[in-house]
Amino acid sequence: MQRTLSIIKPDGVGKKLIGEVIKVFENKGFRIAAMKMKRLTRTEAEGFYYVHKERPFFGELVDFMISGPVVLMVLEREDGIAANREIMGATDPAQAAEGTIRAKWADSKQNNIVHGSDSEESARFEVGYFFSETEIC
Ligand code: IDP
Ligand code: MG
Repeated sequence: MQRTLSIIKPDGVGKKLIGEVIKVFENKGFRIAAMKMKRLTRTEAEGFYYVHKERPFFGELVDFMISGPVVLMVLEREDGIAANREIMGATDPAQAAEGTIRAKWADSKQNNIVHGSDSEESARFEVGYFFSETEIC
């Protein structure tokens, strides 16, 4: 079993897609091991996306991520990190494969409904960034 961090971003919450997104993950064999909803602080969002701090879109990305509440989830499945990335689809919804979350619901490269860890190293960092071990069921 492999853990990965999933976030339903402010656009997904605003579009009332929480249930739809969770249903996709559950139908694809994921177990939700932890979940919470919160509005991120600027500091939290900046720390979470520190790998992108030099990218030109960093400021706008942080503004977007704190524009409303998010749903944070630890998902668990065999090969969970890659499976989640496949189910999400490419960053840019125009490039995302048909049937993926981003192809179905994302509006733009920035407003793309979900986040998913992209490697074992980032999954470890990202799960630990938002959840203590006692919060993971
Ligand atoms: P990912 O979410 O598919 O892993 P990353 O390249 O890690 O994509 O970028 C993190 C997030 O930053 C994206 O999900 C998206 O919200 C935003 N982003 C990435 N590239 C761009 C861009 O070129 N313009 C605006 N926002 C972007
Ligand atoms: Mg990424």
